[in-house]
Amino acid sequence: KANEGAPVQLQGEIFRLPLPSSEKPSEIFSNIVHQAQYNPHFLPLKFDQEQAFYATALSVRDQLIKRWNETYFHFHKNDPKQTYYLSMEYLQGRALTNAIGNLEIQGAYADALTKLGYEIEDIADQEKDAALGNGGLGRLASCFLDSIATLNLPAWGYGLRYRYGLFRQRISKEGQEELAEDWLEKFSPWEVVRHDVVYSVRFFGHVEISSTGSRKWVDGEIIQALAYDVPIPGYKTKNTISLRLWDAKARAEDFNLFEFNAGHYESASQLHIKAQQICAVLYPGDTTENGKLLRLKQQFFLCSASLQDIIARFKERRDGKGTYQWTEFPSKVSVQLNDTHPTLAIPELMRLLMDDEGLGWDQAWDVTSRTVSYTNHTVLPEALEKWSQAIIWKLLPRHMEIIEEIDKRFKDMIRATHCDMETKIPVMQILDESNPEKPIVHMANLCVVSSHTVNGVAQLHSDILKTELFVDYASIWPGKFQNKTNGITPRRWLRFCNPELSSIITKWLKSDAWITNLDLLSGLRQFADNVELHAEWSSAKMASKRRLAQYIFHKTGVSVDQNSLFDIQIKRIHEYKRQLLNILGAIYRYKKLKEMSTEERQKATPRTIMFGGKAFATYTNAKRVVKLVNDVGSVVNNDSDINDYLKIVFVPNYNVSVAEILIPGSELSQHISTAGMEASGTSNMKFALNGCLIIGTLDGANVEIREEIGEDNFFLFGAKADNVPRLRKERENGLFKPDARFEEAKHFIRSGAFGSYDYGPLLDSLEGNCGYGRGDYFLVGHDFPSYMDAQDQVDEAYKDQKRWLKMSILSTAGCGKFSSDRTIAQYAKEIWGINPCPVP
Ligand code: T68
Repeated sequence: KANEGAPVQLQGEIFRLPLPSSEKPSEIFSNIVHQAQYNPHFLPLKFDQEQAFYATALSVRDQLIKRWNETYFHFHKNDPKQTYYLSMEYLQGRALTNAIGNLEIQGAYADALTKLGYEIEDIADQEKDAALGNGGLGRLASCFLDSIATLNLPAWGYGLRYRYGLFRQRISKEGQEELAEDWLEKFSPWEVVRHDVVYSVRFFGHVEISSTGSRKWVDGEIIQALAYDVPIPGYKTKNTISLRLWDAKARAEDFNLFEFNAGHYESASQLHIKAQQICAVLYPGDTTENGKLLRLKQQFFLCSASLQDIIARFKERRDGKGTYQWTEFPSKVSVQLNDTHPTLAIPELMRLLMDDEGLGWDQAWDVTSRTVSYTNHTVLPEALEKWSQAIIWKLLPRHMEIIEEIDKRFKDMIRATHCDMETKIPVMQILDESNPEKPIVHMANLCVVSSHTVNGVAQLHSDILKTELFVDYASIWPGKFQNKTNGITPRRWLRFCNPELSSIITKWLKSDAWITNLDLLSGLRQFADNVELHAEWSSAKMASKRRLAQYIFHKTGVSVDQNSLFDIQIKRIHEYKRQLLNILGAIYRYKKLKEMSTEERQKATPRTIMFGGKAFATYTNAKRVVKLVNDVGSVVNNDSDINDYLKIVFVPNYNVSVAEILIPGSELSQHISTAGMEASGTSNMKFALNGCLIIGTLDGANVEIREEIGEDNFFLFGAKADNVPRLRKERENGLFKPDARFEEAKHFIRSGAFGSYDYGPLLDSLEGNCGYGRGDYFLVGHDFPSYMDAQDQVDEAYKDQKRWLKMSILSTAGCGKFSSDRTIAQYAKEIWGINPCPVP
């Protein structure tokens, strides 16, 4: 029956209760009104935009919960092998447009809201971003959930419900300021608390050995993990999966009423305070010992709660108690570690199997290592997690014992079966005692040793893993290493954020099947020279540029020329991503424009260069870059001589919903990391998909994007990854001769052209033997001349709009490979071994 509700089990019988239809505007209208009247969060007589958003969201949520229950019930009944994606980060962004888009009820909701006096876009704009992640890694996890649901795969996400997600960035005269962002301030309409899903998670304590020699972790402090489920709908399918986020709570019995009544308020609620800290913030600063301990607590909290939940579900689906075989576990469960942040899942699964379930080491190891797989997202040495053994002994004594044993058995195996590798043990071992003062655990090594599969996130990156970072492991286990080139969801990143371009694509391809089969975009190639398509394509781009220009004016007060080339670099601010290269190029452009005669200037291609991104609060050089971009912008944007030719804008507080405005309006985007350092990048895919051309290095997924869209449609520059070590050596040996343009740009900053702030330390990092590593570690100076040449080619190409439009169409046409549907289908088949389980 079309209007059947979700199944409910009452006294052993399944009931289906009718639910209001989601398609009829009249019913949606009354449902929204109903939500506004009965939800306790607002006064009844008020129905402003904000309240309209919450009421609308709650009405959509009912539809999601219905589907979520159906999906859970269906998986439960069919008992397929299920994957659990463990990630410390999810960058979900807003959910309303995405949910009604995936459910294909935009029209009905728009109509209902019109009747209530609102535009659906304004209502969607009320939503705060869920920013439980830092950047690419967290956003990838969110794109993956969208694809998992869309492909009807039995898989779930697990994460933490941080109270304060990624900070809000404010730009002041001082540069970047960080402010706490309370996304749960009012409440989140998308989560459902599950008071029946609670697990105990232990910290500290000690290991007790029984008379039979079995070991048990006891005492310490116990915090409760409480589940909050966020339903994730697939596109054009009933399947709706769950993102289960854990919150930390102390028990009522841990509140010492006696102490409280004696006036000792803090000691009375100590454990409650500690519990609150666990999920208080995303990535707490970890320069202090306290900060490190808290981050480790967070990681373990996610791992322990998730694994207890996974095991409980495994048992429940084996038809009650006692009938399950642990050897079956890896054929029913797969656990994917999103980088090393959830590595503790490995010793925790070992502990649960041995100490709670009574398995021996060999059996527990067999189960664990056939269950867990690991994705690496970086080769930067400082980003590879190393934990002090002392802190793990303190917080997780039983886990440290297990890690020691894994390490010992690994080394025994090498000595017994690969004696030629003996000399490699110091770099391969998990425990590193080379500094006896501070022995450490290499989390990536623990992951590689314990996982059945290790993957990189773009071909070049996966090759580097196999031939450099993990080369010795690859010689023992060549079959363990795979590549899974990242992808992005075409729903959020084209269909919903760029409806104008989407309709044009659908019209020319005569079908919207590309939304779930992105390879079909290649059908646009045959129209790449078609003048009618050019006209439509260009008018869609203009509309998006107009919207972006309005946004920029609203947020920064800078008015930009809508006919100028919109050039964008948005990503976390990091030296390896080289925003500094971009701004130095912009400074050089400004200086040259200043020096030109009016006639000469009139031949220049007008540009608006936009930057966006957040710098980690304690990353000084990254914050200096933010300050420099803003200072340069203030000078350039107020210089009436060149205002018609150049604007430089720093878009504050870059996040997912800001990206959804910037990307459709982009014409050129910069992906200019030092080759070999950006594992993949994913915004490069989003830009190219929206018909934006790329200026970039041969790094990460740029390599594959260029292959797919054709090298004529990509502005390439810079050193290749293979040459980077040699170039660094040459620099060290004083063999590097800087380009005159590079020197001129730096000199211009030093001359004080952009104010009195001391940019000395930042510029020094580009020279001599100072800064990160040894002198210009990121090769900004080496790549500057080829970067400027590539920028000249961009200016020339833009003057020929016909050529530009053709390149733009071919960019979109070549993006089929970069759908996260393709990535997830590969994970499902080649790593997880799971199959679709569509709800009928
Ligand atoms: C990114 N990594 C890669 N890390 O830099 C990017 N790190 O190339 C890639 O496309 C993306 O992952 C997806 O694979 C990150 O975003 C983090 O955010 C991070 C967070 C905490 C600790 C370390």
